[in-house]
Parts: sequence; structure tokens; C-alpha cells
Amino acid sequence: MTKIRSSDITPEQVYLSRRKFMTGVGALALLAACGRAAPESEEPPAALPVDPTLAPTEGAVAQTDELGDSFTTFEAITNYNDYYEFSTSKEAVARLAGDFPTRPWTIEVGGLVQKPRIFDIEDILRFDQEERIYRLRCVEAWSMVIPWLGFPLSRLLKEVEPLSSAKYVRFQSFYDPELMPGTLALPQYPWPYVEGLSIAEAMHDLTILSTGLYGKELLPQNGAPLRLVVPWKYGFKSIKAIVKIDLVEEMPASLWMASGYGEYGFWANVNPDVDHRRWSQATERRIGENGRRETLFFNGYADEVASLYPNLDSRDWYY
Ligand SMILES: Nc1nc2c(c(=O)[nH]1)N[C@H]1C(S)=C(S)[C@@H](COP(=O)(O)O)O[C@H]1N2
Ligand SMILES: [Mo]
Repeated sequence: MTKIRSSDITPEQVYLSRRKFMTGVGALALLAACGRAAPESEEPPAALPVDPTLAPTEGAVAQTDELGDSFTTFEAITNYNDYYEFSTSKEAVARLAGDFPTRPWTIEVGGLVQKPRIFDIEDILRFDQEERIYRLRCVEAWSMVIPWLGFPLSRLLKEVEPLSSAKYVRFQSFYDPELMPGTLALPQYPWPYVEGLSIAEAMHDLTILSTGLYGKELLPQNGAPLRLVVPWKYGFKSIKAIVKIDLVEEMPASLWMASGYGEYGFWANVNPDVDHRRWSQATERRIGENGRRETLFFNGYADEVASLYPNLDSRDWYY
């Protein structure tokens, strides 16, 4: 007699069967629990296409983004990671980050705000969490579709009451060379990892702080316990393991800007027509698929975000 061990059931299978259940009996309850209907949820889930090759649970539904692209597997999302603090080898990050301690954890939010505050990660988890299905487009021309859990960054920022003099938001990652072997291998990098957004970008509804994916808490390799997700920009903007958020007047220098390697600068909006110095951005490899697909302007989110950028033709927005 064959027994199914619980270790044979992947988080993806559990997640998809739970989603199927929720679609059947509780889609409205789910929306209510989310506190806000995510754009993806406005479609009746039963109408979403099903990719049979990716459906471990018979009849599982609603496993695509709004363009009909299938979710990348949990396996791939958690084992193919860019996280230079641990390693430049994407396959090695999960193992090297495995024991990274994500509790206790605090996030200091300050700078040009009325009410600076230190949030405990438990405070952060009390914000209503919702699902956001986003494409993640790495600058290295690969991409995934990830069902994140999180909440709009704007909700956190409103709590600290930004001053009108604040023009940008600066994010900083946790940094401890003893826990992060990749930083010792790259001593020439200006650690800690830092990224930034304009206030308008930070307040945009698509910009989230993420605490989980596939219905589970984030794993260290994906930036636990708290990371940024900005789906219309190259993936390096979506900074992991955030410990500090500052509202500032001047454009902050990101790690990549400060590195002096001529990498992408501050704006880094996805654009198939603006190439990296060393490779084309016209196409990308979707992890789990064969061949290449065309890269989308603003990673497919132009309708939502193009209005953030006056004079869209200026190359400056895309590098
Ligand atoms: N602190 C930190 N954040 C980071 C990175 C990093 O090296 N360090 N890599 C970035 C890059 S290049 C990408 S593509 C995404 C990858 O996120 P994922 O591993 O969860 O898919 O994380 C981004 N956030
Ligand atoms: Mo990346």
C-alpha cells in the first residue's frame, strides 16, 4: 500500500488546493479578509485559464497573473535567488541563507517624518495582508510570476506622517558579515544593500512590502522577514531583509549606484528598448518555460504607472 507522506506534498500543492477550496466556498470571504480587493481578484476566479501542466491538484484554478501567465513553482521561487549578501550563485542562496535569523526583528522608520517609529516585525504582521500576483523581472533578463503576501507600503508610511520636505524614500537591508558570507566575498561592494524610490513611487498602490509568498511566511532567501516589491522596475529595486526606512530630501544612492560599476541607476523601470551595457533587454527567460518571451514595457504595468513619469521618452527613466 502506498502512503502519501506529508513531505511529498509541496507547499505549492497545499496552496493550490486551498485556493481551489476558497474559490469554491469563500472567494467573497477571502476578499473581505484581505480588506481590499487586489486587482487580480476582481476577475471571477473560475474564469481564469488553467495550465494543466502546472496543476498538481485536479481542477485547481486561479493560478495565473492577470495576463494568463502561470505562477512560477514554489520550488523555483525559493531555490533560484538573487541575494548577494549570501552568494552570487543563485542556486546556493537558499542553503546559505537557511539559518538566517529573522526573529527578533525591528524596522526603524524615520527621517523627514512627523512620527518616527520603530516597528517590531509583529507590528508589521498586524497590517492586513493581501495577495498580489506580480511578475518579477530581473535585470539579468529572467523572470517569474510570484503570488506575494503583503500590503501597500503607503499604509506604513501614512503611520509615520511624512513631512512635505520628504521627496524620496531610502531603504536599507540588514547587514552582518558574520551571517552573510557573500559580503566577505565581495568586500569592494558598499554594504549594506540600499535602495530608493521617489515618494510618488513609494505611495503607489502597486508598491508593497511583502511578508510572504504562496500563502506562507517568506523564507530567508526571498528576503524574510520583510522585503519591498516594486513590480514595474527591475528586480534589484525590490530590496530584501529591510531594517531601516528613511524619508529624505535628496535622491538616495543605492548600492548599485555607489558601486561605480556603471550598473543601472535610480529609476530602472523595465523597458525592452533600453539595453543593459552588456546585454539586450528585449526578451527574457521565464523560469520554468522553454525559449524566450518579449519583455513588456514597465513589465506590463504601464497602464498603472506610466503617469508617474513625465516625458516617457526620456531614456533616464529606464536605466
Ligand atoms: N538585500 C538585497 N536585496 C535584493 C538583492 C540582493 O542581492 N540583496 N537582489 C535583488 C535582485 S537582483 C532580485 S532579481 C530580487 C530577487 O528576489 P527573489 O530572490 O525573491 O526572487 O531581489 C532583489 N533584492
Ligand atoms: Mo536581479
